[in-house]
Amino acid sequence: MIPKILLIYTGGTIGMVKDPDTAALKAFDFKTLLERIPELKLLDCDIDTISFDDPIDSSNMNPKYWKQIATIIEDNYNAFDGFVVLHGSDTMSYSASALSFMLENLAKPVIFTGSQLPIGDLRTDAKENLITSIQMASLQHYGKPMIKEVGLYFEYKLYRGNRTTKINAEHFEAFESLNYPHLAESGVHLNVNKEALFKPNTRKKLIIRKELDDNIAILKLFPGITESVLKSFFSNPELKGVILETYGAGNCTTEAWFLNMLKEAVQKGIHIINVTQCSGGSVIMGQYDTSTKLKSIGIISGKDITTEAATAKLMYMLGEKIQAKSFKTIFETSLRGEMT
Ligand code: ASN
Repeated sequence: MIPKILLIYTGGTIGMVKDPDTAALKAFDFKTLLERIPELKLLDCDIDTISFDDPIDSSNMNPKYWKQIATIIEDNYNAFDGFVVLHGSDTMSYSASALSFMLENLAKPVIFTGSQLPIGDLRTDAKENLITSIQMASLQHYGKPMIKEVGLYFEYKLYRGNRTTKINAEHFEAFESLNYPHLAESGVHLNVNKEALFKPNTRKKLIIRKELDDNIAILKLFPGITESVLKSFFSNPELKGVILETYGAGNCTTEAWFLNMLKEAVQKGIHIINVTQCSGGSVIMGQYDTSTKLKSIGIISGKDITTEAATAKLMYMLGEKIQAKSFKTIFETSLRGEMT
């Protein structure tokens, strides 16, 4: 039996056209996009399509749309062997991370892809990205999907979605996964790195986790950050979690006002996650004197997680109402292969 793939169109450059009045790129309808890729009919799989009513630039992405994508996958899970999500590249790493947490016990491929140039452009990267994503989602082993996780395919490489970051707004090679090997590469052959693939417990049923709590913020440290600005930041009564982007291996200023403010926030019940500003490498609290205190005041280590995956994981865990006493232990545990 040939694999059945569902193509989910959310928007992004891949389907955009130039507005004749402003010359800015804006989302276009899905039918026109499909007409521009007659090659899809040549693929060795059955393709069905579904589109957001109003496709978006992914800068407008938010948890409501993530729920919409999760619901589409839930409603069609048994009828399809794999899913390809067409998505703008700007926030694709956040969405791929979010869906990885929302789809618990996923046993089929969900591949995010998009492009840097619209599909109608002569030099477009959209066709290769789309065609190979569908082929990746169609890969089978003894009649079962080979990839059983949320991936992101871009410019000849398949990555684990929750390990990626958009690193370039110009190059076709727009993504990288600096702390985890590529899942597959596309050359003359599709080479799958089987060792690196996520191995879920396939006896467990898919559970869709749709409750996400977005009362969180990302705080990037910089030399010169002031007490008064941070005071107003932490005084927000809605704030439940903070991704603290620190320097290097998880280091920060040791000024007393700063550490006291973090300590008070933790005591108020705000979960603070230490994530490095570096693109690669890991937080190791206690390696330097400038991170030892963070450990003792109950800051959670994000280890080598990306900011994108940490954001999604925090929203997911708050949405699941994980109890305060186990929050740190669970956050520091890899749930979907998002940390080492
Ligand atoms: N602004 C676009 C988006 O994220 C960028 C792209 O898709 N290349 O929707």
